[in-house]
Amino acid sequence: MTIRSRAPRPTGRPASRLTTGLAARLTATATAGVLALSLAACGGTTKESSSASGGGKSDKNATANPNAPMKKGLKIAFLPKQVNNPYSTIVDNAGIAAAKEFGAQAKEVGPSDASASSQVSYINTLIQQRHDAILIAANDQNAVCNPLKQAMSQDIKVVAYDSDTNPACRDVFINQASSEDIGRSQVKLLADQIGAEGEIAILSATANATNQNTWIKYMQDELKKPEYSKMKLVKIAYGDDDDQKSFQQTQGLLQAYPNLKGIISPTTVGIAAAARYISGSQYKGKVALTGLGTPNQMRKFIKDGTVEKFALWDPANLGYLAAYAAGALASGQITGKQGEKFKAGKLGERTIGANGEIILGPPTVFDKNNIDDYDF
Ligand code: RAM
Repeated sequence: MTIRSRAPRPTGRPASRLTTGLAARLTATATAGVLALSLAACGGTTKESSSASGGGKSDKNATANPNAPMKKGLKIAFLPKQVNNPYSTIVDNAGIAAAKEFGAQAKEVGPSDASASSQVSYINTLIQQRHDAILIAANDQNAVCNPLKQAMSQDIKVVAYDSDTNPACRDVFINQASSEDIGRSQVKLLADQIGAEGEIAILSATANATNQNTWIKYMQDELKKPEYSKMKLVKIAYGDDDDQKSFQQTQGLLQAYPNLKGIISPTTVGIAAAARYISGSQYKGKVALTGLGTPNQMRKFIKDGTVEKFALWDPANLGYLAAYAAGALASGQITGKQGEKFKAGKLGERTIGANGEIILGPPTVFDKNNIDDYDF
């Protein structure tokens, strides 16, 4: 069972509930078996207790106590890849709201570019400010590793979300979906649109991004299957999650590879910029584009026929789950070991998997039939 709760509705569009018919049309790209998770559709912050002690650091040698109350007044900070990315805004705002649910104070800080070392000074400041937990979408798994270890040595809990760092440098990683399923399903989405034949390219985020690089690795592996033998990956380009650079990289790809049949852009910034370029070019309707995008950014390109289908998970739920994991760590309910369980508010009980990974759930595929049912 999959919960897809609504994200904040910035445009004020009325929320329509998913009907059974629509739910049936949604293509869950992960297999059910991936999620050894119990997604109870209810629950609240049942661990909260007014008698909980306020804001102290949890003992790092303590064993997990699943019945420990959620501490009140925890200070937690979200450090996204970059602050001026609409995707990060949705994730972090939902995380900040979730933190309020269990009585924590949360904020978002971060760089305006997604370069490798841009997050280091922020980590150092958060350590000095004695936060209880730092949540980070790592721009570079190595660049942030030592500063995060520094934080952990001072008993600050570290939650990677969206983009992982080295497992030794965080307590848990909140993964939006199975990385393997995201990567493989992107190839399938494009193959469906180009008859599994022709030259293709990938327009990624930064060259260091752990999440995109992991997905690309699975895309390349998927392309080795016999059914894709007529699809040829000719180039991986990097738009650095910068709108203008992504736009220019799209233009460059289409000029350099006149036989290009399709592009996969596994970044919300990249796919939106690529769609904008293609929609105003001679390639519209000729070169397929898919990837990971937000419905609100992609709606007009679905409607004008530039894009047939693309995917994403619910970014608000990603932030929500990350916040609860941070609270559970800082309250001693979990320590990050495989098999430990905690209650994640409306998302129900969650279990830590191998390598400290906690998976949100399968992504949704958006097309002209369902895009108006989403507003984020
Ligand atoms: C961009 C970022 C983010 C990624 C999404 C899909 O916003 O690169 O890390 O998860 O796209």
